[in-house]
Amino acid sequence: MGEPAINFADSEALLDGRLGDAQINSWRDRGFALVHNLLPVALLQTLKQDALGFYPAPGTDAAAHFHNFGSGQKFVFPAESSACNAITLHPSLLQAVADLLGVTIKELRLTQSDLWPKYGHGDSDDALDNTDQRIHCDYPNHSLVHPPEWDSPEAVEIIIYLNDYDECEGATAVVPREGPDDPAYPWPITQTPGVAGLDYVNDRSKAEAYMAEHRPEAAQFRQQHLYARELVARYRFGSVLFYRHDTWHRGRPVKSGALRLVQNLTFSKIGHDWLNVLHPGWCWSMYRGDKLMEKLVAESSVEQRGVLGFPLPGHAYWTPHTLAAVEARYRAFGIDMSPYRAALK
Ligand SMILES: O=C(O)CCC(=O)C(=O)O
Ligand SMILES: [Fe+2]
Repeated sequence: MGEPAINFADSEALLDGRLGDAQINSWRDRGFALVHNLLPVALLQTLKQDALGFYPAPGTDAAAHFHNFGSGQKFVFPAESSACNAITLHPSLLQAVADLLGVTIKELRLTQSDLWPKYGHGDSDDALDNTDQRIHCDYPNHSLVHPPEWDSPEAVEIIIYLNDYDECEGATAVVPREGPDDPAYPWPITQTPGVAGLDYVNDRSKAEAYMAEHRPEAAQFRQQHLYARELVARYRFGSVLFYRHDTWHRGRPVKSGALRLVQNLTFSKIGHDWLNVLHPGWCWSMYRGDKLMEKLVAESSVEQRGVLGFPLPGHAYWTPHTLAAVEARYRAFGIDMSPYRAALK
């Protein structure tokens, strides 16, 4: 019933906690995969409780302040919510991203993690309102350049849903890419507000009115090839949507009076310096009294640390001196440097 949706059946199968070929190929070929059962329910529930403890209840005056992106740093990695950090660096999530990109976890870097609320609130007068989004690709806010050739993706974007669709609606919609000649996916990707000199407008109706005035052909393209072909990601609690910097997509309106909570993440391949970390660097929080980041570094696995940019065992950074110095910094937090020591040249 309702609008065309991503095929639910494709979303189920997980082989030993890993993505199946159908999911990997869907992401690589069509630009997205919606996956259920990837992450532990109990951890997701804790994360949701942490978020509900912070965000105002729907319908309150305080909730009216949250109609744009982000958590005001509250859930930016490293967050006070340890569930948030554990989800961000969860081995199953890292493995899924590595499998999509066809690399090892050691070749990934975390470049975004934040938990965003979205309140259902009817029409808005604000061109920047985030509820009924204009269709877009995310690359302008992540990359200094343009996404690479389709078959050489360099990043994975992720939305983890902490509600059921029926409770909130507000599904993300995606436009599946149907091969290299798909008219929805011409190059360069510039037929969108905020790119190539066009003003940034987020709200769908205002964005499309703006496009119709300033780029009528692009406005026509967007109606015919993008909005007309969007598929909604009918998520449930814990579903994970994997998509790309060059996937056309948008957030759709959340049901009036509801609060949709999602964790947004991005992982990039190493060596792609034009892809920015969206937040203050991970070290910036090390001034905090809670010493959270130091603890996280000490408690993480070698691979998880690597995803944050910590040099891997065998890297030229490591000498007997640097090893002893880093150990001195993190010894109080219980770090085990033996994998780095074992790999010293
Ligand atoms: O919230 C959503 O469902 C999608 C959000 C999105 O695409 C964005 O903010 O860039
Ligand atoms: Fe987006």
